[in-house]
Amino acid sequence: MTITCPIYYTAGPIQPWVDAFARQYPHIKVVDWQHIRHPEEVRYAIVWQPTREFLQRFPNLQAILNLGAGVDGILGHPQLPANLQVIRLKDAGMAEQMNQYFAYHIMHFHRSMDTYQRQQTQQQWLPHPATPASNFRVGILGLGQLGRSVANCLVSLGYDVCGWSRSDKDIDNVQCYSGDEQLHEFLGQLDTLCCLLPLTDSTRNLLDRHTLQRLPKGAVLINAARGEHLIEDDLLALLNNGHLRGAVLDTVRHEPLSPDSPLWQQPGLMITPHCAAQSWIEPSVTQIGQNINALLAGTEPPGLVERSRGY
Ligand code: NDP
Ligand code: OXD
Repeated sequence: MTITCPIYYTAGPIQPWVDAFARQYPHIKVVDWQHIRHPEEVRYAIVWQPTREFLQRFPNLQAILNLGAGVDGILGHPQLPANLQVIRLKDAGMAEQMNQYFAYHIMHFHRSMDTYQRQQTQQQWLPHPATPASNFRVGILGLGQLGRSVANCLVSLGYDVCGWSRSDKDIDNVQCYSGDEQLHEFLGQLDTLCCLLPLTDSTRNLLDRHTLQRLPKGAVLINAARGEHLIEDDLLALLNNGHLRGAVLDTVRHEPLSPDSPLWQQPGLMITPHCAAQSWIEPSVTQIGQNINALLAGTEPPGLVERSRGY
């Protein structure tokens, strides 16, 4: 049986996705959503950040398959049918890229590259003592598919790594904290705080002045999760008063970041355009096909999101 799935994707061309499905799963016909002739017959849709118009066009959807890891862009829709199954990607090439993104930026600060960049602007030739990675304490908010991978990568590079999640974890060489009651203890010892949390009602605005002030003076923030985790004005205040040494933001509250935003000009702040980790087409299509096959077989899709917890 051939099934037709609309795709909603505006981050690049659709054709490579269509071609990959045709290669990997010839029974799944993926079609640009605007070209679907019988929207009432559609049961499964493949999306990245769909609009309300898209969701309204397919009244009989049973499952929506997200082309990314974070499902906040779907769950945030006010009229999302209560029984719609939401399915996400797990890793799909993103863990490798996140490892690189965090390793690169952590080494930047650990090896004082921020200081050397500043010195270069003053033609200053001044080496500073290098310290072992094992003396540089990195904390990761979120120990899921991506956070756990980054933690393991940093351990392999010799860093002193700890992490925080909702439920208890046991990960080799990573000191694990969990729950709101352990958050302050976790924060109080870090050289760098990395955020890889999903955006939910419990994590929105978590990175405010109260949380960030718990970090030791001179700490760094790296947020590659969602802009809405962070109160941007609080970050700017703490960079300006010297409490934080620097920050890296891959995501911001309003994307793309407006040319007027003070974030662009802030010394000590590095910005990347939500590119820390991208879904790679081949592994993403493999997973989406597995999820659709599970739906067709009446079994639980491996990427099914627990809607009540928001991730
Ligand atoms: P997962 O769902 O696999 O992991 C989420 C982790 O966060 C889990 O460890 C979970 O705890 C923890 N968590 C959730 N809520 C809380 C809470 N209230 N308190 C403490 N811990 C909590 O997600 P992924 O690792 O796949 O992805 C994480 C996020 O990264 C995505 O949601 C997305 O926003 C972002 N992302 C950003 C990209 C970019 O390019 N910038 C690319 C891809 C993803 P527990 O293990 O106990 O459930
Ligand atoms: C994701 C993302 O959630 O790219 O997959 O941000």
